[in-house]
Amino acid sequence: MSTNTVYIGLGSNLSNPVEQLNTAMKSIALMPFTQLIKRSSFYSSKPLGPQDQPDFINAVCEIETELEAEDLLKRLQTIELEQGRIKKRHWGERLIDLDILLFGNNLINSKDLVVPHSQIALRDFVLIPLSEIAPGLVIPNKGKVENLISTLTDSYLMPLG
Ligand code: ROI
Repeated sequence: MSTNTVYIGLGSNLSNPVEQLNTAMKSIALMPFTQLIKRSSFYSSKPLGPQDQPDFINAVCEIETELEAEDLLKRLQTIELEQGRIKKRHWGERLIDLDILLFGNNLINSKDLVVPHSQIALRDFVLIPLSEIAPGLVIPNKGKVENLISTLTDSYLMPLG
């Protein structure tokens, strides 16, 4: 069985987001055939999308897993459902959102899953926590995380103090 290093993005802007992220990290750590290796700081971030919603809390974590990508996706969706996946509107408020950002160096393009995440290169709330826990990381087909950060025009990310 092969092991992959996988990065997961976490985001929440409802019902005590810090607690939502902590709960999700605990559930991720309890997944079978999986170890939680690193977790980034929590960052507060201005919503991408409608501005009349609360700021998000975002973080990323690194795991090592023997799970297949599709299996991991299903398990992350189960964690979202268990916490109560609330999506009020398109690009709107979320109770908890768990995204597979990178799955080793794999390129995945299936109906349910695109990895690397399609928006990874554009999102400060993903790139900055990633560079915190994986400096120098190369994102397949997109380049080094720090180079991508340098192309962001503006960032409204604040580490939680
Ligand atoms: N905006 C921020 N800042 N953080 C997120 O995690 C996030 N997630 C989303 C949308 C609604 C696009 N905006 C976000 O799904």
